[in-house]
Amino acid sequence: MNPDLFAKSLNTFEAAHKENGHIFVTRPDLPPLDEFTEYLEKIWQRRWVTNNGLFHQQFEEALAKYLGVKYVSLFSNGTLALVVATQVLRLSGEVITTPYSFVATTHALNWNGIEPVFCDIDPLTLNLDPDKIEKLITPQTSAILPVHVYGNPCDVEKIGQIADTYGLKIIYDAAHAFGVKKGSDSILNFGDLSVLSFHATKIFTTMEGGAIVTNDEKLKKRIDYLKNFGFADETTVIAPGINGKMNEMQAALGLVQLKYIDERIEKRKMLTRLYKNLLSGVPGISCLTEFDNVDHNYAYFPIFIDENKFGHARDVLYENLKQQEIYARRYFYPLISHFPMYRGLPSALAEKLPVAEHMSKQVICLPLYCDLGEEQVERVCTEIKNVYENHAYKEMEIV
Ligand code: T4K
Repeated sequence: MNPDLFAKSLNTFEAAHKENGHIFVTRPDLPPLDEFTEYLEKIWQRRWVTNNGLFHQQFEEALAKYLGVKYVSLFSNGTLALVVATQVLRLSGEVITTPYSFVATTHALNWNGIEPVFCDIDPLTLNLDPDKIEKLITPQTSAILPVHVYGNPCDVEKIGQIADTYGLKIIYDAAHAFGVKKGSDSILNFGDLSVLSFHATKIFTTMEGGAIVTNDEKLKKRIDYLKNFGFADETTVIAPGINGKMNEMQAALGLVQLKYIDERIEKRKMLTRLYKNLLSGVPGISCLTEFDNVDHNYAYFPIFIDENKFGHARDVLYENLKQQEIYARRYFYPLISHFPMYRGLPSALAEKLPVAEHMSKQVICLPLYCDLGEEQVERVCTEIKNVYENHAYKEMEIV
């Protein structure tokens, strides 16, 4: 792009965002820049910018310690980590998964030539309903791929029992579940592998990035080969691997970010409480259940709109917020099972996924990130109340 044009569009972008008071669903939580530049200077001095550099090694170790897990393998993003996790366990045939997720969950199977088998979700947790898994198992089933949606833990005990009974592997898509604990144990310690995302929109970000977590040393070794083209040493290639490596800048950012994550989760918790208080009297709005034995990470703040009680459909609220420059998002609508590459599958039929269909039409994720001010949360809630109370708007719709 022409540099003048680029500068102009950048200014326009920044001005629009500042002056008009736009509120996005999320913003990356970044550390003070000078702390990051100290690390950058070291990268410049060392001239070692990728391929298992010093910061990469330090970040893997620090992350495993922080998360309370044995082994972490860093990746350039969460999607590649999911693709490699599927490869490393040699999955094939069919894998049972959820339609209520970001499309990357199912795409990872597709890239491995595996047929996703969609299973309905639990209305309370929005995660795979373990009571509906068994009837979907066939001789072709090799694994279960559940997602800890919004960081809410899956029923790991029941899913584990089913996998043990039928000899299936489990990969947890833990893209939303950074730092979540069930009891005193990290939620990442369940299943064969867990996959994290450090995308800009996640509570812990390295701009792009991801990781596979495992307690199995041999698996960790094979994952590391696979993410580096399959190289076991300078001249030995043990598998058709891929390039999924995290670079030194991402790893350096990760090291700095670790210092701030606890206070950020606290801030998110406070904002979540504020939202819940402010919205508690509004008919037709319900929030995600929090569980006593879980350390939640407050990654998202989804609300669910009961049209009959709220008086307007979810999309009326969504559009109205947008008009007020509040860019909430409908995670996860449409369901993955609605996308053209999946909708022809027998398991994608809407009547087989009634809970997922219902919830995806009700959900709207409200803005939540660390720099969000309390006054902005109040503004979002005021707008929601305005939509509820706005009868003129209602009449307009009927006409
Ligand atoms: N599994 C699950 C369950 C996932 O949710 C995801 C990713 C993955 C796997 C795959 O992991 P990665 O390969 O991404 O590591 C976003 C993210 O791109 C995606 O990472 C995320 N899930 C998904 C839930 O959300 P979009 O299309 O909604 O992103 P976008 O660009 O519209 O951003 C949302 C808002 O965030 C913007 O309106 C403004 C704000 N934003 C975004 C970016 C990129 C910023 O303020 N700054 C930024 O740099 O998908």
